[in-house]
Amino acid sequence: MIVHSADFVTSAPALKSCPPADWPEIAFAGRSNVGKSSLINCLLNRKGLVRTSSTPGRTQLLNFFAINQALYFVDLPGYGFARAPRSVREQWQPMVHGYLHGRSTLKAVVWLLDVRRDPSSEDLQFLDWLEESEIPTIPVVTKVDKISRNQLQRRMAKIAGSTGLSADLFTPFSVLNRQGYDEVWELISAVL
Ligand SMILES: Nc1nc2c(ncn2[C@@H]2O[C@H](COP(=O)(O)OP(=O)(O)OP(=O)(O)O)[C@@H](O)[C@H]2O)c(=O)[nH]1
Ligand SMILES: [Mg+2]
Repeated sequence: MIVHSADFVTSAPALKSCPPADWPEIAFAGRSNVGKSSLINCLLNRKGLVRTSSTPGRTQLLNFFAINQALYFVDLPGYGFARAPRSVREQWQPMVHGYLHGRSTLKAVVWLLDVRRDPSSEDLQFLDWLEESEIPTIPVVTKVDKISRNQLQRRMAKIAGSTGLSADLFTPFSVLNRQGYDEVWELISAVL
């Protein structure tokens, strides 16, 4: 896809405050700090469109970006951030669950896992929600530049194994060298 325009639209605290469901939509989900915002910036070739941070848990709302005035990307707030205030953690579940189950134009969720971590119980719980809501899932393994090529195959197999999904569904990705860029765009284009 050629990205002619990519603009921040709004931050919504709940399904009912999302923009009108006029365009197909792709959401990006995963634990805090897994690289959701970085992946979106990379796919859109925009360095600072989505704020990234070394402090996990900064993104706490459903953040909408309009692509080519025809498609939304939604940066979902990350899960698994134990240090977030209790009020934030309590809002997360109804906000994200309500969105996943109620957003009619949601075409797929790009689900991110960090190559260096085994999937957590929260990752697996989130995958359950995706399967239950029957939303096509595009699993992406992030930060693969952080490990050696030798380790990569082993980590990919281990991660896929603990999710119960087939290993060939997972795309390794790095924002540093843009490994996986074409593959992820192809998977997104296929569901659109
Ligand atoms: N080396 C490397 N670092 C990455 C990669 N992707 C993201 N990072 C770094 O990981 C940190 C977190 O990235 P973000 O994109 O802010 O993560 P996030 O999932 O949006 O985090 P929250 O918004 O807090 O949920 C930042 O310091 C990024 O620079 C990658 O492919 N390689
Ligand atoms: Mg973020």
